[in-house]
Amino acid sequence: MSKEGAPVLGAGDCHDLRVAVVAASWHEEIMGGLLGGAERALGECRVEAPTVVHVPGSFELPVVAGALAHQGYDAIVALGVIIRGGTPHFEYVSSAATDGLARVATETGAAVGFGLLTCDDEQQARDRAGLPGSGEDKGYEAAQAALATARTL
Ligand code: DLZ
Repeated sequence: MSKEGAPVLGAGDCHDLRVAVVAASWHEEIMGGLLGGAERALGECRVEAPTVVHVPGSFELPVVAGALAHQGYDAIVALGVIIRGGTPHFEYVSSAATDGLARVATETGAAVGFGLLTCDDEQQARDRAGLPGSGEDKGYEAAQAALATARTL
């Protein structure tokens, strides 16, 4: 699935790459959509049985992504859903996760796919999660991006 405006960079056959998915656990149903999309994209590129690591929340994505990068994974797909609440917590968790994942990529040289939804409400997240009726599939896109990036490294 590709959305207008999103690049379609075929990564080709990636069965030789070591690929991991790190997934936060908040907002379980929406996360199921993101995970399904990521696994579909990996399967299309012949990545068999990727390592999947579940973490408590999105704040924990960077430390585990970093550990996986140090273990030699070529591509890491980070998935999470953060929905704005009534306090500034949203900003702190979103920026810690986003900055942390960017740092993992630049400091380790691993290809990190950014599949973190930061949304004002649950409907925005559902619309982007590759669920039935969703217009977008950010899990799929993040996995494609991670593989395409790994191919350039
Ligand atoms: C605490 C918290 C809150 C309020 N909201 C979310 C969220 O929407 N999505 C998410 O992935 N995680 C959330 N968390 C949990 C934090 O990411 C983290 O797991 C906890 O603060 C414990 O470190």
